Amino acid sequence: LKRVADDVRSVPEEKVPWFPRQIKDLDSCNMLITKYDPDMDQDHPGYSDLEYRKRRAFIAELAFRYKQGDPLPTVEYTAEEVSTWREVYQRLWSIYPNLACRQFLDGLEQLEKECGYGEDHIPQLGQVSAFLKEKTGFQLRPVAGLLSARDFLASLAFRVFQCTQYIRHSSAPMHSPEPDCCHELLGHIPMLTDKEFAQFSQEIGLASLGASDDDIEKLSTLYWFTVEFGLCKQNGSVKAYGAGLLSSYGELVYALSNKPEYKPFNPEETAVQPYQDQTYQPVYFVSESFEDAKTKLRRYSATIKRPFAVHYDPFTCSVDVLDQP
Ligand code: TIH
Ligand code: FE2
Repeated sequence: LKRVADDVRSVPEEKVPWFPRQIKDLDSCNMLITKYDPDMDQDHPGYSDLEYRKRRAFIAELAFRYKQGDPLPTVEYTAEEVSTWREVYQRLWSIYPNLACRQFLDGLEQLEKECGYGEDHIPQLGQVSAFLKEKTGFQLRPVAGLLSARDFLASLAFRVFQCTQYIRHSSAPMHSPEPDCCHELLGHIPMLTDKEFAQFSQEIGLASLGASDDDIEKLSTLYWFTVEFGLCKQNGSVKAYGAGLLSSYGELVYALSNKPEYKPFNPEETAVQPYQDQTYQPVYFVSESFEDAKTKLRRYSATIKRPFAVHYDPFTCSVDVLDQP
């Protein structure tokens, strides 16, 4: 797929990477990073489980075929898949009240009351997307695996959250190096029911459109240490708001033990912190409050320099590109 920047007329001398201008352009934001998938990674718990790999290929195909506006695919989960979900759900539930931030607990409570969340059933993306749309205007689209940072962030500009639909391997329910439906549904979705969180997620997305590779790297590192692995102070103790923590029993317990290193959240510093994604993080960033993380991250996103400005038009679900002389 060749992408050209010919529609960004406003920037003659600079080369601006292609970016989606309309929500349907997200059909082209599908660059996958396959380093952790079960066909490529010999350390993946499903690598030698051919049955699992076949199932993954089937669910991936649903995402490959998806076009913006299609109804979200429904997956009939097997008894084994539901039992993995149950184990993840129960284990996490036993520690959420102590370790998760208030906004997350509020979101999850609503999802349990109004959106069919529970330990016996893996929620379907269609139902969750309809619910989120009413809460914060976010909608879901299926994705086959881990997306490139540029494509993932771009979708946030349109209040679209890209969700995997397969579940982790049953032999390793407490941590997965890849996103899976436990990670999306338990880690991300409760936070996306929060209006302000939704707003700032979209702002990170808007800041990423047409940004340089260097700025994408910084934005995705920031995203990593906040939206994925962020901690914040709340009522005198430290709580998790990062989705990568809230979907991994193993890492959630570890992050809030006294083993890892903590640093105060400061976007300029956090944006250049090296990170690794194979196992637990060696360092976590702690914000003074959840609100403080949002404000600082927003402020930082707004400083990313581009030779043009973008404005999201919610009526047409498109991005206006404005000249910045
Ligand atoms: N490690 C997380 C989990 O086990 O749920 C999943 C991911 C978080 C960030 C990227 S993949
Ligand atoms: Fe994630």
